[in-house]
Amino acid sequence: MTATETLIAAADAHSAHTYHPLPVVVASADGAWMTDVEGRRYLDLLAGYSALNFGHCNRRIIEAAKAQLERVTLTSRAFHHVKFGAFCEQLAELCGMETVLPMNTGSEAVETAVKTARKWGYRVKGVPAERAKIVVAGNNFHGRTTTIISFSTDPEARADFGPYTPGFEIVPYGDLTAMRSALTENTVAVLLEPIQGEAGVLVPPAGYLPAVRELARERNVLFVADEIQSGLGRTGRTFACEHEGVVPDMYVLGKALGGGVVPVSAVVSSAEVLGVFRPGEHGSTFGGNPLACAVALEVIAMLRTGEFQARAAELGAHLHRELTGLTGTGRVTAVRGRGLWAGVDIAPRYGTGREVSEKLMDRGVLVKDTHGATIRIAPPLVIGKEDLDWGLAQLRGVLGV
Ligand code: IF1
Repeated sequence: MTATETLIAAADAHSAHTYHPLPVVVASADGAWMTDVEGRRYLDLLAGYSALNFGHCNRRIIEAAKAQLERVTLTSRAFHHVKFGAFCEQLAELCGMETVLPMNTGSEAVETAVKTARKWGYRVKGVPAERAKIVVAGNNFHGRTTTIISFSTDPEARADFGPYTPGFEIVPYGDLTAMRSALTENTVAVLLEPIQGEAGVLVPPAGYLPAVRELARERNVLFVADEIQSGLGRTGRTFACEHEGVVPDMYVLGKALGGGVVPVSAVVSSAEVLGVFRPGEHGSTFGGNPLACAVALEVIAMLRTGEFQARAAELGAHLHRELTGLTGTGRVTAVRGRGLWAGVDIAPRYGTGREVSEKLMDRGVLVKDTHGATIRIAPPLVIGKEDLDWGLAQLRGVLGV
């Protein structure tokens, strides 16, 4: 057996099979490239579902992490630590908001957003106890906790995990009439991905986000933007909401905030909204720990220059021109997305998303399929144009164009 086969067999024998990974065993990575245990190199066009916006082993992030590892890595929130205030201040400033509640995973941040909206609803808006409603979109993906999958429309994500958490209303994504009808006096929040990632990189109709923003303002409802995957440079702006001039009441952040090194997530909002919490009402062992703050401060510093956003915008325009060109060949039926983020629907006669992913793997390119016919393209924002073009050439090769 090869090293790859041996290591995959061990993983298969001793782990729950919650994924169907491609048969590649990564041993090291740098920038936009990964190297497997056999020494083969792969161009990474998934970037950890946008957790690796700054590339694998980004030198600035690694140096910040190494420096902090030598000092103090965890204090719990029972005590202050030297990086915490700066992290909260600088993340709030990046978001144009006032207050930060740090967590670790994206799901934890979404759960925190749900708890925040409900508590704000009861303590500020005056919604009767236990009556708070949160409106979400069909085909959403916000994580995998039992409350979050309670408002999923994906049978795979929900099956056999009941009983489900009540208090959520599901409306079709992009449908303003449905959204208007769903808002009642007990609605405390609308929770939306500005671009739906898992659903296939779905960009909402122009004007939808601004209209939801206005509706939420009119009805005294919090507009909560889940920018865990769409945010932090991926679409060519700091936040995807910016493409339509929308500022939500609350950002939910994760993935790339941790620089691809440690899990860092956060809810960022106004002092009024996050002021609903009193000590002891929410928390996390690792939330806002020194190592997380040190890494996230480096991420914030890199985002503050705007260079990654500009790069994603410029190279993303090139990516979308090239991908859109494939729709004329009959191999690709649709291309969606913004910046360095695309969902590409493969014409069924040329294979499923999984089959195309496997053929791309054989050519040294790694992508992830989603929902059958779609492949997701989301390289680290540090990818070189030459490497991106090489990756696209491999896709054209697989599709025979
Ligand atoms: C998996 C994709 C799935 C997210 C948004 C919250 C979370 C995610 C918009 C939760 C996480 C990850 C989870 C991972 C694969 C990936 C994913 F959309 F990115 F492709 F699943 F749909 N909000 N997305 O995208 O963050 O708790 O994972 O840190 O679960 O398979 P998390």
